[in-house]
Amino acid sequence: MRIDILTLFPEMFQGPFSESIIKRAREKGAVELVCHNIRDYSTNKHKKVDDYAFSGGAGMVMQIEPIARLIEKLKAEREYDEIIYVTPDGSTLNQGIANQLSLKGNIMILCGHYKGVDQRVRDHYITMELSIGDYVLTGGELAAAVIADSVIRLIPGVISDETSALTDSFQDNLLAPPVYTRPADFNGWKVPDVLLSGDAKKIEAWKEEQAYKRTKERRPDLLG
Ligand code: 6GU
Repeated sequence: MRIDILTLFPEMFQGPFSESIIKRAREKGAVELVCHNIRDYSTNKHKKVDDYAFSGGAGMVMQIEPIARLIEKLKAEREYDEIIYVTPDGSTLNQGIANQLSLKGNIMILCGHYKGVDQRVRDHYITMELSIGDYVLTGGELAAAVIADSVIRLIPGVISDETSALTDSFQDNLLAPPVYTRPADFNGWKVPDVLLSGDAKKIEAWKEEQAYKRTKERRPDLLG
């Protein structure tokens, strides 16, 4: 899979994409992540990428020309399955959307800043608009990093234990059950006996019961 990120702040992606599972996924070639600086596609002599809104009011709007030039260049190089704009007024990301995106070949993610991008970019290039929740960030970069992370870990082979992604919270609209590791007794705080029993059927039943209990208590909305 290839993910192209279109941003005014490519440096913001250096950290999140250079550690741990995402770093290994890139090294293995499971995902190719390429960040593009929209400013490099400004033809203005001051490398200007934004201007005042025609409607007036506070805040700048990202102009269509540099974004269009970059998108057209990328589209001429390969086919894209999805061109995503990250914006607080998009659909809220969830595990189902991440699952669907993990099956795609090439996707672009456009990060907005200031008051966002000229509506014509959204009307003519964007195929999907995503938010990561009902709160406002300073820009789309952190949201794009969250989306990319949620997608990349689902690409086959990225998480070594194949079953691991399948037992995540949300995978069956259930939260994950509690987990424990050694020591079995920490100053009298004990791991539930059933987990030490070696009875695989009993353990599975306990996990299911705990997942259901946790979901009912914390996220009854998931149970429908
Ligand atoms: Cl995608 N962008 C911004 N600026 N804020 C957000 C968001 C996106 N999702 C939630 N808040």
